[in-house]
Amino acid sequence: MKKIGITCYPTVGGSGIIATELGMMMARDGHEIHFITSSLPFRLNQVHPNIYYHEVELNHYPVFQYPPFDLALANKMAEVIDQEKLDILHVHYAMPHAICAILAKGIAKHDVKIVTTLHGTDITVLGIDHSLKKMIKYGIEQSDAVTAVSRSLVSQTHESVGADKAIRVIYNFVNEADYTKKSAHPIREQYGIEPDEKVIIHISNFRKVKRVQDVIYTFQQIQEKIKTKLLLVGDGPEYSDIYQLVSELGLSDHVLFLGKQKDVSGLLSISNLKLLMSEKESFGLVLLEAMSCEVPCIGTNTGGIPEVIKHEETGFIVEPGNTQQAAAYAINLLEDEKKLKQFSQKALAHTREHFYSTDIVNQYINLYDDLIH
Ligand code: GMT
Repeated sequence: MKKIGITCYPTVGGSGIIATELGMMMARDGHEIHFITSSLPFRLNQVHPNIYYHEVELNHYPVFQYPPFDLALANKMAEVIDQEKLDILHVHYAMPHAICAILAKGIAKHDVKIVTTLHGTDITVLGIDHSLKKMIKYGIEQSDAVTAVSRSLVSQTHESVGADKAIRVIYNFVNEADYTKKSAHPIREQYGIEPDEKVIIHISNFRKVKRVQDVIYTFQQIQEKIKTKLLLVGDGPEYSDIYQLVSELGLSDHVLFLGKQKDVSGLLSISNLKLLMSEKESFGLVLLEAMSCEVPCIGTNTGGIPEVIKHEETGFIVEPGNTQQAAAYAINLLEDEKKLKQFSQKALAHTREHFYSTDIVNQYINLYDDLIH
């Protein structure tokens, strides 16, 4: 049994989900898990005797213009390392979590190993910001082990940050018990989707980098040929612009803006195809969620997406911005029931073969073992 501390952004999409699911699965396997975060991770939905939560408290002092959250986090990490005698402190994101962990390790008396998992945004966005580059490099180099969620992210980290460190690829995974196709799901009728209509889905945090406008332009071309509804799930900065675009293109009757939703697998279960047209994406966890629910995907040739979608087998890869190609692939697939079924089955098989949760969790446990012994 190992004692493992986990720090992640508790409210942020994929990285928060991976960190929390990893903790919950390891707790079930008998390890003692200590989440050290600013608030309860949003996916931490179960009481388990092996799971503990340590909240980072932030006091507001009139002398500081900004409350020093990172220092409060480092202090809490050092406390937990010593009190709980942690073997491993696993942080998700180099900035600021790896830096905080290294500081905490220096403060704490008990010896702990730091594992940092890179999820993308810290490298693809912050890594090219010169004001933070040296800090990210330091965080990576001083960690005892570093993992990244795709091969593409490893290359990008070496190129943009120049860190002199071996980085192990450990892919993301989904909780298969949650992400499974639910048959005869009633929400199809509840949303007024007609029996002869196909359903396309996009799920994201509507940041600029997700290029949701390309999802709309692709859908517009599909809609001209095939009776389809588009489900837009999630919320974020681009949401109102996308709403406006849909209305200007006269697509409002065909697009359902669903905002943030809890039962994502329920929505995936009524979908025939998923679109992810991002400009940058180190992995694209939503693709795995979709494929695990037997939904083929069309994604862009960027970052880790080509490592997740198998072109011509579980979906298609197009160049970023090429909505014509995306629409052509979609129409071809949606018109051919037999091919659609094959792609759905292959999507599920692909996730089980390459991204099976037990295998991925074991890869992390093996990494911890390498550090401890
Ligand atoms: O993409 C986001 O806006 C959220 C971000 C996060 O921290 O969850 O996603 C990153 O990590 C995910 C989990 O590893 C990956 O699936 C996403 O591809 C990655 N996002 C980017 O690289 C832009």
